[in-house]
Parts: sequence; structure tokens; C-alpha cells
Amino acid sequence: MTTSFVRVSDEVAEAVADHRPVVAMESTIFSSLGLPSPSNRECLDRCIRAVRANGSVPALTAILDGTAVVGVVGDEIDRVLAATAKVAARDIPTALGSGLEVGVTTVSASVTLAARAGVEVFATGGIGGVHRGSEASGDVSHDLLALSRHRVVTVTAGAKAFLDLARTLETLETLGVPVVGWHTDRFPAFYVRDSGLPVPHCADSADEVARMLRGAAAVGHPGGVLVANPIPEGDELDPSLVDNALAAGLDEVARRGLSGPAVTPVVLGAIAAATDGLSVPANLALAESNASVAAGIALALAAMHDEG
Ligand code: PSU
Ligand code: MN
Repeated sequence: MTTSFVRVSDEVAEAVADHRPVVAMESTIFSSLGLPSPSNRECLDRCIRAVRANGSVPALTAILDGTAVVGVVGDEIDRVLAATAKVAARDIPTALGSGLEVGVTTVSASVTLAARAGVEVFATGGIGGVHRGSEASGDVSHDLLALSRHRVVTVTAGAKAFLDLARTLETLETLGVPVVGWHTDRFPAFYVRDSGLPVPHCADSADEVARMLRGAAAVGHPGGVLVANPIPEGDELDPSLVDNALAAGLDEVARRGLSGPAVTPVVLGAIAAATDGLSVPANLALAESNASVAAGIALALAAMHDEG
């Protein structure tokens, strides 16, 4: 049996062909692995509205019935929200080969599919990165390598707060991924605006980021640009609350002896519990903000094309 393996929705394919703005979105964050129901659906609705607000087209990515889909719409969205199989880029071949019914895409899988569909901008909540204790466990998210392989702008609220952020930034440097603060010179840490670590560059406009991507293409630099957008000021969590919640999450991971892809969903769940659910609205606010910034960059890229 062979299939075409990739399906790009008509709306997304037409927008890409016409050089109109499109924003790819990952699906892990919107599944039960990323957020509890019904906040996951609210998060997706808000992100889609934020993308459409300036006329951009949202392109939700997922695996459905052994096909990689760019532009999940209609009834298929319910299947994605309920999904429990996490698909990173390295899982795409096995998902397609085995005909996986429903898989939600992480950042690495989503940038791979975005690039394949010709979509140049991608919005996530937070990227994966270098885990604390990676010297022993070797756990470094494939997200980082994927960002260096595909020429896509990724908008993130920093990396997951329970990672080793200093090593995550070092690894991005090693891989040649530009890290650009959005109106900031500090790397954000998801629920809080400032991780205490600097970023090498600060961008103040969507045009500037669009020029970075075009500049990379002009010199043949492979890979994308990572835009770090801090959580909106009013939605930031108290850093000490986050620290305590992280400790609770990491304890639970150690107690249950978890490793690899199982770590993130469990830590996120533990953080929600330890913050009395406060982490969830924060997560929704940062995801929506990232979608909005991504849509602005997509519009700037489209305008640049029109200017020739
Ligand atoms: N951070 C979150 N929520 C998430 C993720 C990260 O706050 O759902 C997901 C993203 O899809 C990211 C993935 O790409 O976790 C990274 O997983 P891992 O660490 O197993 O590579
Ligand atoms: Mn991992």
C-alpha cells in the first residue's frame, strides 16, 4: 500500500502558492499531553483567532491515518485534541509507515512539515531543549536540531522552564540557530518573562525578523530563526511559585523513573497541580501571544514578496 503521505489543506496550499501569510502550529500543546480539557480547545481557538486577526491562515499540523497533515480542519480537530501519541520529527517515518491513526506533532515534527508545505512561520508555546541532568541521561530535545535544519521562523515563549536553559542556549549556538528576543534582550522562561540569561539579539519589528529569514536564504544559511517572545506582562506567574512547582514536577518524574518523551507531559501536569491551575491560563496567554507575533512576521514576509 502506498499513499501520498502528505496532505496540505486547500486553504493553506492556496495561500502558500499566492505568497499570502500562513502560520503553522504544532498540535502537542493542544492535546491532552499539553493542556487539560477543555483549556486545550480554548487555547487552540484563541491561537487560530490570533492568526486570522491580521488575515493570516492557520496551518495546524498533525498525523491522521498515516498521513502528515498541514492544515487540520473541521471534525479532525476533535481527534487531534483527544490524541495521546506524541510525534517528533524522528517519529514521522514510523507514523507514516505504520499508518498511525492520530499523532500530535511536537516542534521538531511541526517545523519539518511546515517547511515541506512551504510555510515559513511557525508558532509554538515553548520549545524542547537540553534537560537538567542531560550529562547523565543524554536527553536533548530533537527540537533544537530540527530548528537548525529547516528555514522557518519559530516563535516561542522561551524553552520549557524545567530545562537547563543555559545549556539549551549553548546548544542552539552550536547548531547555528539565531536566537532573537522579541522586544527584549533577555531569554524568557515560559511562565516568567526573564530567565536571567541574555539573548544575542533583540528585534523590534516583524520586518526585521522577515529580513533575517530572507538574509539567511540569500547566503545559503540552512535552518531557521528562533524568536523568543516573553509571556505578556499581566499573565506572568510569580517566579517563586514556578520554582516550587518545577521542583514538584521534577520530583514526580524522578519518583516514577520517567525518561524521554514521557517527561514533559508529566512535568506540565505536576506544574498545573502545584500552581492550583494558574499555569494553565498563563500557558494559554503565551500561546496566543506567540500566534499573534507569528502572524505579524508572516504578514511582513508576504509584504516583502509583494515588493519584489
Ligand atoms: N512545552 C510546553 N508544552 C508542550 C511542549 C513543550 O509547555 O506541549 C511540547 C512541544 O510540542 C515540544 C515538545 O516540541 O513538548 C518537546 O518534547 P521533548 O522534550 O520530548 O522533545
Ligand atoms: Mn527528549
